[in-house]
Amino acid sequence: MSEPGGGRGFGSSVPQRAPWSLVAATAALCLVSATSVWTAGASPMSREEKQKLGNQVLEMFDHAYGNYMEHAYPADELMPLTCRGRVRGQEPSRGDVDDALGKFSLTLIDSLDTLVVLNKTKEFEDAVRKVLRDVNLDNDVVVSVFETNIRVLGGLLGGHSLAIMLKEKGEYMQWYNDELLQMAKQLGYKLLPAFNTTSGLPYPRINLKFGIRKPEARTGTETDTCTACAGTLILEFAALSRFTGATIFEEYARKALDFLWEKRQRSSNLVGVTINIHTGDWVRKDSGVGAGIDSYYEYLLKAYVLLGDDSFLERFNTHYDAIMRYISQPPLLLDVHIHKPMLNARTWMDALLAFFPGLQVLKGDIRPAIETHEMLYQVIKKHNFLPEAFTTDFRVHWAQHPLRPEFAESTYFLYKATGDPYYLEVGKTLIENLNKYARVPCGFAAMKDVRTGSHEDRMDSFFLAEMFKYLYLLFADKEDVIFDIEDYIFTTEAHLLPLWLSTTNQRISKKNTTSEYTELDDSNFDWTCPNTQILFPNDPLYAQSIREPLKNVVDKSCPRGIIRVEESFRSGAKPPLRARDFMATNPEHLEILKKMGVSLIHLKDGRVQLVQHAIQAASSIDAEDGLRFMQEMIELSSQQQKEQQLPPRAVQIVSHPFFGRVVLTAGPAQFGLDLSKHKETRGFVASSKPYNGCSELTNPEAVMGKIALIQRGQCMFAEKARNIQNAGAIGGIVIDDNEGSSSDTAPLFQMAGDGKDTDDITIPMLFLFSKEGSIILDAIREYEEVEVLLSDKAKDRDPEMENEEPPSSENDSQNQSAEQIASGSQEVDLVDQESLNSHPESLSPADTDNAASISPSEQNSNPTENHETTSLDGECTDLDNQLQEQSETEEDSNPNVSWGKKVQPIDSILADWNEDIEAFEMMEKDEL
Ligand code: DMJ
Repeated sequence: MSEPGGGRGFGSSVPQRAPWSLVAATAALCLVSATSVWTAGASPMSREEKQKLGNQVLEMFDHAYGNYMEHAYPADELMPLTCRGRVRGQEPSRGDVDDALGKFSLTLIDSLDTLVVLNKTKEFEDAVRKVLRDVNLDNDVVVSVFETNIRVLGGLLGGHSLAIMLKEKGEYMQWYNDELLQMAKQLGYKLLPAFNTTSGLPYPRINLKFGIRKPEARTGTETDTCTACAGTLILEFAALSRFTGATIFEEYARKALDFLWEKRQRSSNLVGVTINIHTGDWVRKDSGVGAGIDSYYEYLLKAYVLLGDDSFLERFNTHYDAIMRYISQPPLLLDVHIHKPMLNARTWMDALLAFFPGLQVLKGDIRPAIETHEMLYQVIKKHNFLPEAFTTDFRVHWAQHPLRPEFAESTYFLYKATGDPYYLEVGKTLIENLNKYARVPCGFAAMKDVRTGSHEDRMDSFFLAEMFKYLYLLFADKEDVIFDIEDYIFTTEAHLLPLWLSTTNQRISKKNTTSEYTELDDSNFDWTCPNTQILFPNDPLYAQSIREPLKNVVDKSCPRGIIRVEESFRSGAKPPLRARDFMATNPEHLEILKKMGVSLIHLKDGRVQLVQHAIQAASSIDAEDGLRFMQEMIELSSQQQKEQQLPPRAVQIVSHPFFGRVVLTAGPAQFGLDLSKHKETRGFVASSKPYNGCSELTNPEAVMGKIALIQRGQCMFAEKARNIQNAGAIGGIVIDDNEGSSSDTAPLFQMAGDGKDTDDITIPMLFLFSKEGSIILDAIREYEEVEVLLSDKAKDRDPEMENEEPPSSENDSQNQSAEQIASGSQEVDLVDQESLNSHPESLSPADTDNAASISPSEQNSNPTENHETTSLDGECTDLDNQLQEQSETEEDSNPNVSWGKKVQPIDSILADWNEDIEAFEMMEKDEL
């Protein structure tokens, strides 16, 4: 059945033009066939250890999949903290993230081909039967076209691909008669109405039952979509066409890609993040390789591999050159503006870009892949997981981590390309961290905050579709997989499509359209695979020698500007003024400011405010320097604000059977014991009577020496705290009285005092939303004795913890003086975390609305002018010291015990985000 052509393996670079099907198969093989002759660098891993790790991956998959099937199926996803299924409409909406859920047993479909890769053929057969028996694709639910394509259509096609492979082998799936393919076709037809636009770009959402535009559909009024959303269809749609002979799918996907290509910014050859589906205008003109664009690039290269159409490779190469020219600033990948590609559009990177080193391996550009991967690994070592976004100086920008697989994907491909056992060690760390920090009794929970170790009640289907596949394959030898993985290509969701599709039903494919083909030079890998037989065996330390200079890039990080400063030094130019070096009393600095169009205003309260008027700059280069200076200054200023904020806290359930595995995000109090400064408080929990804690407790004997649970409402937080403290409680947890509230969907906040002196409150107080609180209440109902740890961040969960004798409840807090924090007069929601819950893969215009809430001191003093402004509370040298102090504190802390004393508060993250958006909007205005 499979017909991959000849020329397999890394040694088979194609010096002359080969038949295109052969080129496709060969190019795909860039991904695989690692040289196994590694002789130096990291010590090789024994076969036994690899097998042990492979078995560990299998066990972890069983834990995730088993709990989904037992407690969530037929729901779309498992909620691992509450151990039940996530059913759309029955849970509070999480916004765009929920558009992946179509009441079609998403996780089961997304897991199908993983079961075969992991050698669980029997389970696969059962799973396919369940899909055929239970899944309904005709639900009245509005879903994301992109997510439905990559997860459901891709899942069905991956399942079909491996079902026919197994059938042909003659043992399993003998009854199978293309039923999954029929479902895929049905789904394909359901998605087609989304393409009913003049541009051919699909609407972002569709109603599975009613399509688009009809009143019942409740969708079809959108005007914008993300580039990845419109440009990540070709693999699944072409596979569907080629499997079934119905060419319409491939045609539609090609048309969307053709339109995007036409709309690329012609001078930079970059594409923006969001495009108007009717006019083709770029709505967001920033450009990177992460959120919103990522898989558009991936699909251009992989479409060439699968379909053998040169035009896809030509487009990919054109974009790739632009990416390497503007976005790649090794080891960083930084968003730029499509019209001004020399200008960074952000000072942070998102986690989705972690797939890019893997794509660079497929492209054959190994060096930058090694560099970026190494940088990402160091960020992971610092925070245990890759935060959703992190700054150019490697601080956490968005603290969540929904168990994304991109880094594991790149690790796998780099191992295949280099054979360097270093990447096996990286994989081992990923496994350890998942088990240590994300594993909960009912599956694996996304990290809500990588700094506190708190969880979110969420296990996305891509965790099963991708993570376990890549981790298993990383440690697997050829004989550990029951089919030849090299005969398949991975979609963006890691679904497997057979390469033989390249020669099947190719009626509408455009072949060999590249006029320059005969002039191409193979040595630059533009048209061939990298020949690792030449690259690596000659220099077995190649990968290590690239990693070596980056060894401490994260720990010894400097803000991004430094790179540019050094660059300009090298070119002989005078370095621009760095925000951190600026002194308001230095006349030379004031002169530079003037040149950059930045004016300095001394405010009455002693602060200084900076305002930039781009048009007053001496030149456009000075104006750019000024903009960068202002961005840096805003970042410094926001850093200063962060120092004054209270970060979220963690409630960790440490008793049986949780053993510290469930960590709940808690809001701090502006009074009582400050957990960031003092030892954590550990104790058994007891409900107070009355439950609202608004009067003297009637059950002091029950809460004495324990952590009291109190319900929110009816009196001040401080009053509740005093009442439980008087009853002898060593701490308190206030549980929200709004049923169904959750930190997944509601903004976390700090509990304010009562406007009076709260020094008398000396016990720690934390706040939990209703859903998180219910997890503790349910645990009490089931296990009676429930012990928790209140702290600033989750403590390490060694297996030993499970055998540990719980220490007696302590109340060291009574003797410690409470920190005096300014208190408000009522319960106040201080933080808007909504934006943190937005899915960064689809930053919509709604996200930019957040810019409106930017603090007044950061707003333009004259909104009609095109300028940036920021204000400082003190000398810059102080800020500089603070920054240094912070990074020293973080470096000193032992990650196994403490994750750094200073954590970034949620509202400051939001402020950072707003600042970035504002800076970007400024650039936009400037552009206009
Ligand atoms: C997956 O659904 C796909 O890999 C997609 O292309 C991007 N993000 C998620 C996983 O993070």
